[in-house]
Amino acid sequence: MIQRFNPTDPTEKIAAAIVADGGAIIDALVPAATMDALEREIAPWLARIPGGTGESAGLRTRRLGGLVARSATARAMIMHPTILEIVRAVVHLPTTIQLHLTQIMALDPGEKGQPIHRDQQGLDLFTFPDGYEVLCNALWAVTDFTERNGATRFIAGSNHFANNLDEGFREEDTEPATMVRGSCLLYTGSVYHGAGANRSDATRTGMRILYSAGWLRQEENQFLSVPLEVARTLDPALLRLMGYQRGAYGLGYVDDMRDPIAVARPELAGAPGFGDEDLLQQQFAKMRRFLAESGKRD
Ligand SMILES: O=C(O)CCC(=O)C(=O)O
Ligand SMILES: [Fe+2]
Repeated sequence: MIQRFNPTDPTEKIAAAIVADGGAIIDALVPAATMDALEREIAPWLARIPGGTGESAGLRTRRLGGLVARSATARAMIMHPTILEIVRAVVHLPTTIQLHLTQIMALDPGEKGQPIHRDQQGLDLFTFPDGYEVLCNALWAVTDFTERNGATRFIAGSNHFANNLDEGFREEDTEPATMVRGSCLLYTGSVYHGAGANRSDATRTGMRILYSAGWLRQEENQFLSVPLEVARTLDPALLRLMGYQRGAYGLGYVDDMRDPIAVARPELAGAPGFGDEDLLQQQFAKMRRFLAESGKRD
């Protein structure tokens, strides 16, 4: 069973549940008024999307991205401190974490259930060792998520299933991640899940914010989705999360080994070259932890 938490519960406890089961719910993490604001901001963009993108992405699912550029409320939710703390604890020993994609998932009435899948299957089917998480989702309930309107179907503990498991899960193998609006389902790239079937007469709307280890290619290209004029106006912490930072010691530098944030905000740039002591120390600390952990396993 998927575990549920309150917004005031310690993030370590929530992260531990996610590591154990592949996901967990934080009930009512933001007030309904935040969701009202988000819905107002995305409505004109959503109205431009006629329907689903295709069979595999859902024929009656409207997917809207580019949320950093399009919604101030989405920006604030992407930076929610509770979520960021949990993601940093769940993703496997990253030097940095980054924004992997931002997507409104509007499931219109009559939508079929999405095939049950692992999000990390999108990484060219690379098989990660059990417990090596490179992705963590925050799926926000913009409307209520009910069993009838297509609440995400979830298999708690399936993050530990073998990589070669024959798929073909049915709805009965899953449980619905029901949520009141403002709640958030956090889940990793290794857990089996899928959007439910919408058997109601209203749209089920979720906002999926996916974070990843900083060394991975981002699914939604933030540099091309958010115009540079907009990027220049953003909170520097959000800008870094979008990829205006090195993803690990040397990943993503600009020309003469410059800090990528220099392109948007020259005054915030660190020294050029690989002399970024902070990142270097983080990477060494990660290596020490990794060696200590693998020592324990042998
Ligand atoms: O919207 C949902 O309930 C889940 C969507 C999902 O799993 C996906 O698009 O990968
Ligand atoms: Fe998914």
